[in-house]
Amino acid sequence: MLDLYTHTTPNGYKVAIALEELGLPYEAHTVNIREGAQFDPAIVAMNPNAKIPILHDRETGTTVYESSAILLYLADKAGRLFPAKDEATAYWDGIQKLTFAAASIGPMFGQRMHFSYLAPETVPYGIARYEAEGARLHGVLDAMLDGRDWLLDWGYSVVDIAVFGWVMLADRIGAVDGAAHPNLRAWIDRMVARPAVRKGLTVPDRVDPSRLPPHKLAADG
Ligand SMILES: N[C@@H](CCC(=O)N[C@@H](CS)C(=O)NCC(=O)O)C(=O)O
Repeated sequence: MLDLYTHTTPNGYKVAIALEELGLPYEAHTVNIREGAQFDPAIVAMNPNAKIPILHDRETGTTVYESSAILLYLADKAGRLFPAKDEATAYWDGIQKLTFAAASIGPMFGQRMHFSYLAPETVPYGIARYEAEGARLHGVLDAMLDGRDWLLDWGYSVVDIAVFGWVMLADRIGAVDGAAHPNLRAWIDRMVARPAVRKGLTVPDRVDPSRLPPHKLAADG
């Protein structure tokens, strides 16, 4: 049995989707980060960075934080959704793109959400910078998906799940331009067609973008 500590956020949904895809038994525990529950000493004892998601494996006693590390842990446990190390080309393609998801997609898309929706003040430079970087990254993903269904030639993997966590939120706020990035649009539709993806997006609850504050524009500053 696995324990998932999570909330209604892109990084949390990634892990719920992977658990659903792999059919591993788990219990989801809501950590309400909007009320500061991530600073509870019990959470900080599992993740010194005080953030969700966190996974605990009752079978092995292992606790893992950082969504990319958790996705690799789950793929390794199930022996699915990531290339084996002896498939060196595919394995390293997976590692580099999972790192790209963690280091480039997550931080930049996260800052875009912050400056364009959540910041208590309108900061035109921050809005313009992260909306431009987000759109540029949509183009990078579109190019990666040119001629292939999934981000790895190897096939559907936790890399798709890692990237989808943030892209699905970008899509829900209308940031994805399907005419400019048709490969990305088609990949989003392929992801959403998977029952496990749709199920994972309900754990712990479904995010409702209509409850976000209004979209701030750089010109508003
Ligand atoms: N790099 C981390 C990022 C984790 C993260 O930023 N989690 C957010 C929710 S998506 C969080 O817990 N935020 C609470 C806070 O910043 O206080 C990962 O991929 O797991």
